[in-house]
Amino acid sequence: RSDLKAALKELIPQKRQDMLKIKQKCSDMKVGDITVGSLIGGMRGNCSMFWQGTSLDSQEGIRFQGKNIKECQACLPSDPTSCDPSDNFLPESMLWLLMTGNVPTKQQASNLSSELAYRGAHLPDYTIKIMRNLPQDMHPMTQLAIGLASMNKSSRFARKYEQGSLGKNDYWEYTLDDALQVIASLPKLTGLIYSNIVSNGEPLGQYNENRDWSYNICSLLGMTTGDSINRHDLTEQQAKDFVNLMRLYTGIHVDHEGGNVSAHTTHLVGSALGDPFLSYSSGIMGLAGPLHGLAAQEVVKFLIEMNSKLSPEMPKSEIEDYLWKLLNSKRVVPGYGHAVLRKADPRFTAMLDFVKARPEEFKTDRNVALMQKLSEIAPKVLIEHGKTKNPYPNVDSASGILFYHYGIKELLFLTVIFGCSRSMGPMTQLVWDRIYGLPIERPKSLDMDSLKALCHL
Ligand code: CMX
Repeated sequence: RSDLKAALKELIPQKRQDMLKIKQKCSDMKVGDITVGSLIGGMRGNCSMFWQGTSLDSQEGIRFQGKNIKECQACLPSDPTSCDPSDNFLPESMLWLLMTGNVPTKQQASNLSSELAYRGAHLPDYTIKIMRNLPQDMHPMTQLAIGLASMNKSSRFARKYEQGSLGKNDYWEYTLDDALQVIASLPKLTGLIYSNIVSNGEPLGQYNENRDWSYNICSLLGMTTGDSINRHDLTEQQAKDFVNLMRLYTGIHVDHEGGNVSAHTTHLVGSALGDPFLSYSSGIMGLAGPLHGLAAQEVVKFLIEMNSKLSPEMPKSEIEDYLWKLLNSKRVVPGYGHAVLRKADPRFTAMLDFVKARPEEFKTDRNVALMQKLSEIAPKVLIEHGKTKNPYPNVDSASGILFYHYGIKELLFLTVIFGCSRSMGPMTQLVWDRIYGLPIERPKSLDMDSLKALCHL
């Protein structure tokens, strides 16, 4: 077992005291004004949630416990078995940072990685049986939500709560156990879903208890050279790069503060004391929406379609014309814009840096080339079009096409990989919700008559 629980135990008294002080002294302090516009406009700009691990700055992008992506890349431990300095940090290191607010030592990151690998080695029999019986053409995110929800049967929190023997102060310990189990189980669930889709349920790779969480995802997708069938005949270097892409992608998609659909849903369901399996299963349903997690697949389709219509040299004028036709037909440019961000998404920049560090690998990939060209051309067109508040690329404009490059061509499946990563932020928050004893979420709503009266209509 890792020492994460022990590290949290040390932090909890002070954090609880801080929260109590805030509650006692500042509960009446105003945070902002709620307008009718926000009430009927997706609550944009309402500051009405507490979220501990990350915060999104409209200009700078995401910060994980105050650290931006570059800072995380500089300080978070990477795979201890590799001496390649270009390796991305382990998502497990990020999980430690999110949970505790502190950068883990190499040993702490490695222990947490081992704990997850151990916990993830065996899914319950009934879950495996359910997953194997799901139709091959069932939406991969539905499969994932079903798999996670089925594991509620083994929830330690739910069992203890039902027995009536659990004091409120101890909720968090059982929630933490379940939360780690959710995260640890995702590589195997992902592998089952992918093999269900592409190989009639035949396993594509092996789960290795001595390897890290991202490596196991890659292996179970059949994308490593050692432990899997290596579906696409990747070279050693390509397979290593793919694992690093997985670590990068899953390391920076862990959280995007609390108001996005998947995080907020997990928090909302958890606030009714749903266990982590049910809470995150609900979050996964939210992530499946086309304006949220599914956007990456829209971008891949868009790039492929656009490429089929452009001349081989991809002249700027043709790209501009294509975009204008799209906008004039009242469609959006996928992969551009954001509800909060007002600059290029630093997660996009991190994915682009991955490409730039491997010029040989990507030099003949027209989709990746178009993705890069678009990032220079589309913002100008969108600014001239004048509608979107953020004309710059978001992370989805790069992520899907990179997985596609290495051979993950089943587009609906891409969001499952997103779902692996996104577990870490909302699961962290659920643990802290229980540490602080936060109540059930229950905002007040207004009906049409009240709204009209308010607006003097
Ligand atoms: N292309 C064309 N028009 C766009 C646009 C885009 N990429 N992004 C926004 N707009 C338009 C909106 O449709 C809206 O038009 P109307 O006033 O006619 O309805 C107007 O610009 C203002 O929208 P906004 O306030 O800038 O954006 P929202 O907060 O409403 O929506 C988002 C944000 C992401 C849903 C939107 O930008 C979009 O649909 N982008 C394309 C899909 C996409 O890339 N999604 C990935 C999101 C990434 C994430 O969630 O992390």
